[in-house]
Amino acid sequence: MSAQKSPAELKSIFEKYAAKEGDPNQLSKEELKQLIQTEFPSLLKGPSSLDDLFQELDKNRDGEVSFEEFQVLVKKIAQ
Ligand SMILES: [Ca+2]
Ligand SMILES: [Ca+2]
Repeated sequence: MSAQKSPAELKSIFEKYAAKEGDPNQLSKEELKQLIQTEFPSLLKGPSSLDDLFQELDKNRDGEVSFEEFQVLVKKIAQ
């Protein structure tokens, strides 16, 4: 499994990637892709594709993932 990360580390990872384009407090699909591919590549080895993961995380369907929505991913990582 991927290395364990503390909540503070996860927040700083989120902020680092969310700030790349558009709203600095939201992850676009491209930003999410970069975050997962770089930090958590093991998440893409299972049956779920990046598209599936993005759909799952973007609960309010606004096309971006907020830090609150990102918590679902944090729980997956912790499993
Ligand atoms: Ca962004
Ligand atoms: Ca959203």
